Amino acid sequence: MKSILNNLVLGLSLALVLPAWADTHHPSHAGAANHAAMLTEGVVKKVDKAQGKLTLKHGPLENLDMPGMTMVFRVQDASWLDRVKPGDTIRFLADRVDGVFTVTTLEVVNP
Ligand SMILES: [Cu+2]
Repeated sequence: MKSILNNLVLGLSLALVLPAWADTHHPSHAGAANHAAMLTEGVVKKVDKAQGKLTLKHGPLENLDMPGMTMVFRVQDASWLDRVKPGDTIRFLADRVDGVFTVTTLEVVNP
């Protein structure tokens, strides 16, 4: 009976410790507020209004299973391109829309 209890306690503490461990090893989560846990931080490298595209240096995108890198995204709402400029830090959500990596949520971090 006692060993069952010990296993239970061990299992519980592992369940608590592992996510925390994973978190500290994710640069995108460092400093990111919990309320924005799903958003990834990125830095705007280029704004292409003609093409409706944004070049971002982004942190890991868990939902796309993508490590941090610099790449081009389409934006879901072209008006977002008026809100950002190269050098801006943003928080965003990206998804594959019709096979194209697309920013579906965008939050400008700097004023
Ligand atoms: Cu990428």
